Amino acid sequence: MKILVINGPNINMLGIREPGIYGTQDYMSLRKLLEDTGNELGITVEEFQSNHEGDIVDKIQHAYRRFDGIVINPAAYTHTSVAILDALKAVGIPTVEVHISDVSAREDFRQISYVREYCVKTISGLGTEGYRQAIIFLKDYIVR
Ligand code: CA2
Repeated sequence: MKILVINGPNINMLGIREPGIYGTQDYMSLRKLLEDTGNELGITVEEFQSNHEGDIVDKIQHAYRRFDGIVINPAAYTHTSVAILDALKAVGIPTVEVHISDVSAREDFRQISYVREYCVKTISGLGTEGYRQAIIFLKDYIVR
């Protein structure tokens, strides 16, 4: 089983500022958590981060017939990108949406998520642990 984890803009800056919102874990420890989770569950977990919407669309398209599941934190593109939603619909791969912070308790402009209508689950506000939960959920969802 192969799961692709996609992180959107500024996720590579985690741990540098706003620890009250995003926690103290940096991007490298997130990558380590993903690797450890893959090893623990005996599955392949690949991580991709980009600050560019088109690169994220390209990566989703490239995942077609190569990955069994996607975990995506589109970051700011969550609230703006129909292109990422359309790419997920186009490839038809089961996807879980993850947010590090509790977006439901934040600004009005963060209340819209374009990808949510496609995703089989949304996990928000659990910090980087949310990615681990998403991978565990997807593994079970895919084999069912
Ligand atoms: O809570 C999340 O995971 C978000 O997807 C993170 C995005 C934000 O735009 C979404 O509304 C919610 C931001 C990514 C990280 O941004 C940073 C900001 C300051 C310092 C470090 C990272």
